[in-house]
Amino acid sequence: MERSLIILKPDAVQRGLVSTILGRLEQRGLRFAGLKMMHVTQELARKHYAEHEGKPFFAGLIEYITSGPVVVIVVSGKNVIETVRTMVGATNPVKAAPGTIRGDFGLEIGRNLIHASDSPESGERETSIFFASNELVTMERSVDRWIYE
Ligand code: D4T
Repeated sequence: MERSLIILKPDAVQRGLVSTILGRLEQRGLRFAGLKMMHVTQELARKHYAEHEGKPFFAGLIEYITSGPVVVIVVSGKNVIETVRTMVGATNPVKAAPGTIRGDFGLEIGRNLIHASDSPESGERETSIFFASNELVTMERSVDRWIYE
């Protein structure tokens, strides 16, 4: 079982793409374990993007993610890290394949709409940064037998 932390960034919210992107995740069969709207504070942004501190694009990255409300989601299940990353597409939308979220809706790396954890370890770390344990749910879905072998 893995967990992926997904952020629908301020541009996705402002452009009215929340339901479209959530719909893609839901239709795929992914199981939500957490979902909320929030403002990312400077402190939270710096913690989340700590690995990029010192890089030339860091300041712009912090400004972007804190520029308006975001929607944060946790999905849990088998292979969700790779599944969601594949749906999201390449970091730079110019290189993202059509059919991916960035490839269908984005044009620039600094407005790439969505974040998704890149490893099971990141998924755990980022989930604990954005969600308190009492904000997460576990649920049985009877439909899972038709989604997972
Ligand atoms: P996030 O973390 O936003 O989901 O993006 P990725 O996982 O796909 O890509 P990343 O961590 O390598 O980069 C984080 C974030 O920084 C922006 N960025 C990145 C940028 O503006 N210029 C750059 O040259 C790079 C490498 C875009 C995503």
